[in-house]
Amino acid sequence: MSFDVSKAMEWAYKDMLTFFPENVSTFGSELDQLFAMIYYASVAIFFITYGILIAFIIMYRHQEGRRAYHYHGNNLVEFTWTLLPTFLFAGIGLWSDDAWTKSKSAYRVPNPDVTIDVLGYQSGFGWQFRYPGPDGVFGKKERNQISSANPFGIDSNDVHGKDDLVIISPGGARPVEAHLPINKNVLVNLSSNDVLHSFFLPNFRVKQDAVPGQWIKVWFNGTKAGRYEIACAELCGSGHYNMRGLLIMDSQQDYDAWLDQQYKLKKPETAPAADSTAALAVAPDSTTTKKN
Ligand SMILES: [Cu+2]
Repeated sequence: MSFDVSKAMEWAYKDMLTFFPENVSTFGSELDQLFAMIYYASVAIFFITYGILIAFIIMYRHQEGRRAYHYHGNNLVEFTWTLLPTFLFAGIGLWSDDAWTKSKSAYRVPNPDVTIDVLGYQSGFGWQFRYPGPDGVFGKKERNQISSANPFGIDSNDVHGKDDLVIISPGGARPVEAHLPINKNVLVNLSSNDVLHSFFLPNFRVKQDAVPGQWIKVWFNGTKAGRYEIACAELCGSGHYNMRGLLIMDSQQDYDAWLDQQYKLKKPETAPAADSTAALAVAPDSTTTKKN
């Protein structure tokens, strides 16, 4: 085929869909093109159907001496309006399959360079982020140890958990700030402490429900350093608006420096696991440092 569909879709996207936030994700442009295709198909169908509707209203308006008549079905019309949507939806399904599996299917998650845990919560409304400690290994999660002081339920008997870093909201209207490196495959294990939340990174074209009792894998690869919005896309309660956070995408160097700084703020002798209140004591410290 000489007609380049993806070029045409890119043009259509740039020209018309400028309300989209900037895409900084490796798989984002594919999803944007899919959105543009469905958008334009919907616009076209809207004008066609309403055009026909209005034309028929005018053509078959009341006229003196014209009588209504009854007829029973029209095979051509029946086939047309059954088959056209069938092909349309099957086409959309086939076309979206690759973009969908790449961005969503658990079995297509690439080898992660960075893995973090993200937890939505309703008491105060926000997101909590857990990074493995300097040992690079997460402590085991123990369901029975989940508490307000230890929301991830980090197992106090697991030595790997003692250095885990937990970032929480600094409180008030200030958003939580999480850092991640650019050009790396980031794997997020996502869950919720209470109700359904939805982890939404508009610039990364990532949106995934956070479901209590389940850890769902989400991945992305950010291509541009900067400060990006984290939102909750599920109306989760009265403080829903307060779930806004900031995702700061750093170069690997800046990310390492930030992580080092966070580890230093969390003194090793105040390991959280031995005392479940320590996890909370560490977290506010870690957020008092502003960005480097
Ligand atoms: Cu929420």
